[in-house]
Amino acid sequence: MKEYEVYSSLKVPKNSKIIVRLDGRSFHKLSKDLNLDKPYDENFYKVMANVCEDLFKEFSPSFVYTFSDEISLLLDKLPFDGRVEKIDSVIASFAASSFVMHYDVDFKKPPAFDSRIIPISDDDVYKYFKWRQDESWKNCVASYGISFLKSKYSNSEANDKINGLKSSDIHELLYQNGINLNNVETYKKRGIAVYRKNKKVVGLNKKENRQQVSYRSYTYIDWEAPKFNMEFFEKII
Ligand SMILES: Nc1nc2c(ncn2[C@@H]2O[C@H](COP(=O)(O)OP(=O)(O)OP(=O)(O)O)[C@@H](O)[C@H]2O)c(=O)[nH]1
Ligand SMILES: [Mg+2]
Repeated sequence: MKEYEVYSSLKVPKNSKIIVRLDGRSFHKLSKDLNLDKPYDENFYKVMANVCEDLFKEFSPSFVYTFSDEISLLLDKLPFDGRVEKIDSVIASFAASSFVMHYDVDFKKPPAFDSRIIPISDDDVYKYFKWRQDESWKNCVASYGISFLKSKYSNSEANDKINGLKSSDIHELLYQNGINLNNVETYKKRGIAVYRKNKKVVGLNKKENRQQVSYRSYTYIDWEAPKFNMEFFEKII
């Protein structure tokens, strides 16, 4: 019967880095069920950051990035010998379990994430994450825009109005009404990144009776992520 498992031998190209991107399934509905704050729910973002940290510790990616209901992991070393079915299913289900473990609520339905694999060259890593961060910014403008319009108009009028506006128009409309997006928290504009950082540790070298400096790496959850560019990723990967 093994021969029916026709996808099990599908593998990621050898020696390729990959990005695994997870996206919450029907999180629009989940956000209603959980009555999440609009446009941003800080607790939801804390939970997503915790999920990223769990993924970081379990699968040793070199970088994890989240905004809204999506998470991207950059993996240098291929887990599960590069087997596509294993990577997608295990990482997505691990994330869903972690999400539930960090949430202290009764869910109406079991949350799930979809998962896709993107083989990527070193040169394109920063372009990928810049692309997702640009989406985070667009999402920020649109989310604040629709929340503002819904406070003034009916839901359908607000939806019609936002569809006719460019991102720069929404930004201007918000600004004219006292909402300056430049002043909102960084994570709402740029998302949250998880990566390794080094900390300086000063210890005593007892043998030589002198202070000794060493560096220890630790998992860092960056709520103040910079704008992604090549230099940032050269330091990380
Ligand atoms: N209220 C609230 N909703 C959020 C927040 N972050 C994400 N969401 C919701 O998550 C959705 C994510 O968008 P999508 O992934 O396109 O929508 P989806 O319903 O998950 O649909 P699929 O991914 O196709 O299954 C948004 O439309 C929001 O409804 C938040 O901070 N607050
Ligand atoms: Mg989704």
